[in-house]
Amino acid sequence: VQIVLATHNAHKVEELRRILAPQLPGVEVLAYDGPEPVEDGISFTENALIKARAAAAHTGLPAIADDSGICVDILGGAPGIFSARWSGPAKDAGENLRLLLWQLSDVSEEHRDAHFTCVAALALPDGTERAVTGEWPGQLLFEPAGANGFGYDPIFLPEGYAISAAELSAHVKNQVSHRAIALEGLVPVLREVLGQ
Ligand code: ITT
Repeated sequence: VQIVLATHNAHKVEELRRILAPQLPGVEVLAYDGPEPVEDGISFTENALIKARAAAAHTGLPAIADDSGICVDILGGAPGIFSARWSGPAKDAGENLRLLLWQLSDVSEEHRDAHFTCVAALALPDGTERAVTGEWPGQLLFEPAGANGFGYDPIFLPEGYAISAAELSAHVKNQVSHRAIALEGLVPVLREVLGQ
């Protein structure tokens, strides 16, 4: 049995694989390198479904997509679905993080609440679709810390921890993150459709 991960972000592929592999023994999890659809949805769910649908149509396999981002309360939920390109089209993680820190430079600790969101979507070649949302609450730090993970992890202090998401081990992050929570909801659906 094969499924394909409909993302071109290598960090996501790594995390999705590590989370899924132990839960889906016997399922081969492939990375997708086909055409990228235009992500013109107005929500994480719409964009996740657009990506999953395109990969399922292109490969003829069940496809899982991840649309995710960081949502900052005081910015009304931004960067949100625009997280990957917050500082421009280049998807430069360092620049994105610096811009966000600069935008919050005058915001005190008690007003820096934020959460990561991940929508994990499943699309089958027969048109079946599902989407599950996971959220990881926390707050934004004033300076980056840590070298693990990717994206905004160095400036995110997860609720219940005294270290940034980039200081957590991959093992811990993959047990508690927005991505882990979304996949927890999707795995039973996957097992059912794959007959596992
Ligand atoms: P694909 O569309 O090919 O999957 P992408 O990176 O463009 O790759 P998104 O549009 O979903 O994907 O953007 C997600 C961005 O949100 C990502 O580039 C990071 O900047 C941020 N992000 C998502 N999950 C994250 C995590 O676990 N840790 C840190 N940053 C994260």
